[in-house]
Amino acid sequence: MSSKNFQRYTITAALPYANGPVHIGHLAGVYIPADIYARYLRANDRAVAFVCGSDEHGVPITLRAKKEGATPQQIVDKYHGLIKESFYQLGISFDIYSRTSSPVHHQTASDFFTTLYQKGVFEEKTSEQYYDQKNEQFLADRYIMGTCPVCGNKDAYGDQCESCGSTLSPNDLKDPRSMISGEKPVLKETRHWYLPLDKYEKWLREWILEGHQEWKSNVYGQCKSWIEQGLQPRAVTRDLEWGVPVPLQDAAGKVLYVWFDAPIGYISATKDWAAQNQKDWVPYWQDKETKLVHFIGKDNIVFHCIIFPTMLKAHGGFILPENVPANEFLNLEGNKISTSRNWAVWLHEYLQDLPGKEDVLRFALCANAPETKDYDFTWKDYQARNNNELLAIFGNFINRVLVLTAKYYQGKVPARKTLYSIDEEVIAKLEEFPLRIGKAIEIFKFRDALSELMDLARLGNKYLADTEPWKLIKTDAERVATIMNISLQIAATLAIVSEPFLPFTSAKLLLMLQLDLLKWENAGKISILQPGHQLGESSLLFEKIEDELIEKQVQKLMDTKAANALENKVVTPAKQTVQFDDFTKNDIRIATILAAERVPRSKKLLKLKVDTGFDQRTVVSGIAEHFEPETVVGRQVSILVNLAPRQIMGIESQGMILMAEDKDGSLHFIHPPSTISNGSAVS
Ligand code: B3M
Ligand code: ZN
Repeated sequence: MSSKNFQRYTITAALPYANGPVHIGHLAGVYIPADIYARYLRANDRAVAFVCGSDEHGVPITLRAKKEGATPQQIVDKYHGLIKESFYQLGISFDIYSRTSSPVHHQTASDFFTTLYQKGVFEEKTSEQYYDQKNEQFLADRYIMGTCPVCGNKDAYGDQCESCGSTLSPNDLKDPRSMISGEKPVLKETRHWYLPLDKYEKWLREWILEGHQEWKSNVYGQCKSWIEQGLQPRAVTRDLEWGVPVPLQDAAGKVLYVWFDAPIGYISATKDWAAQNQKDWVPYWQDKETKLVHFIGKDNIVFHCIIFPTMLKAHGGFILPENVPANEFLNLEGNKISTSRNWAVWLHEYLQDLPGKEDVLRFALCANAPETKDYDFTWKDYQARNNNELLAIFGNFINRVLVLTAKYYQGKVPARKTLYSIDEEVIAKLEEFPLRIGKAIEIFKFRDALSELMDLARLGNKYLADTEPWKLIKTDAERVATIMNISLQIAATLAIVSEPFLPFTSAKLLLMLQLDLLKWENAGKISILQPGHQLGESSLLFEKIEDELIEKQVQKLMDTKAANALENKVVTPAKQTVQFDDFTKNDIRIATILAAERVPRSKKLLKLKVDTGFDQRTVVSGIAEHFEPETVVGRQVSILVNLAPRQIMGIESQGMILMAEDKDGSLHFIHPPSTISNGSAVS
């Protein structure tokens, strides 16, 4: 591990696909950790380029465009703006949020490809690829569906079966069909350019497996298994219209593979930022004194640790990532977050539903970040983090210090007098906190860093509780002045060291303290606030989150689940074929329910008395969870009258009421549109 003390950092955050909004999983996995890291480094006077942008090419975009009947450009324009704005509102402090459909990116990616091509890095190969003759286009993996050879799922994609999770290639599918025309595609020859990862295997072993054993175990482990299973040449071009055109003469209709162009997006974003800020981008990507760190989710490890570094190495002149602290995944209320099933807390909706609570979300997601294993976000935990930690510990300490200072000293910082041993202990501990928080951030342990921040607030609360200045004010004013002075210094350090995590809270606290955001080196000092310094108006940093606010959010998810159930419930296929004679054995009649009551000790059963037109009989029916007894009396229903009687919960049931079950599980009587005679035969 390089213990080098870098002065310049290039920090990248995975470029979100501009085919939909971002959700809390993205924030916890990538963007909040990256923002904490960037803010901390700026507070330590490092030169930082914190870059991100929309990933606007690739099949996810074109599939979304097809689904919405729009062009890919319309799709990315819609979502690029939404994503950029919502990151900004959450305080994710990118130096630039660029986009890969920009001219600067197209130029940068094309030039990068041309350099590799001219250096003879690529292997050119022709292969057979599925081609949709009706639309005269080659089909990317996701555009092909067919029967999974592993589990028989008829709707497996060309690259993956979502039913059994198998990774597939289009040629594995049985009965392949084009998702565009629905027709059977044909295999047609096509030429592509391949990055020969196999030729860089030795170098990757040295660079990663020997040189970066300090990387997080989830990252190092995935790299190790990729390298040890043997690296293969990887196509870096595709037969698609939407993307960065392959900058070669005979490559019409071909574009750079999205995972070739997207990481180059970090470089083009840096160029974009440098141009807009009269800076030079070159040192941020080509100076060994720069530390490059990629923040990503675990599904992007191979692209950022194997493929992109190989591209950079092959190109030459570029620095390589010092670290790639990929996080695991965040789950939501016990289920995997799913864009397609809308099982997510979308950032833009959170900001609309819970205005002013940006730091509460940042706090909850950092405290629960999936740093080493998947983690589960629950609204209950979110509420607890706010009420029991932010409000009860951080906010409570600040409020007490400012209220007492206003009450005893008209908001002016009192001078310290004689120090007691408890004061000296607190002062010594205070000085430690910025070091401990900083160390944890520097090794990407943001949860630990946040917990240290909260321990600092706990130190303040304990100091006040142990010294009880409110009891001494009448008898020992000098003592109280010392206690309040030290408490205010703790508050000032909290304002500085909370900024990377809780930028909105830090800003409010700095205003109350009438303090500018000082550099990290000032934190922990005992004289940040000088005697006589006039504080500003104090207000509550946090408010209690009540149950109904949470219940509303949980209900929103439950409604989604119900909608999914409705949408996803497949209509069961027809049962086994029966002969006509079999059917005619059933005697189904129209009847009227005369009386209905619940069956004791059963949640599901109603005991019905029905008039079949030729007799009155008792039928037990499993509809009690769907209908109140009084609501079914008088209804005409369809009943199978020649079903052999059955004993159900001690009641002889003579027949069966026919019910239709909808996709959402609701039950419906089968009855004529208007009242007809009981006993009418159904055939
Ligand atoms: N667009 C996002 C993802 O795979 C992908 C990251 C690109 S970073 C260069 O979720
Ligand atoms: Zn399968």
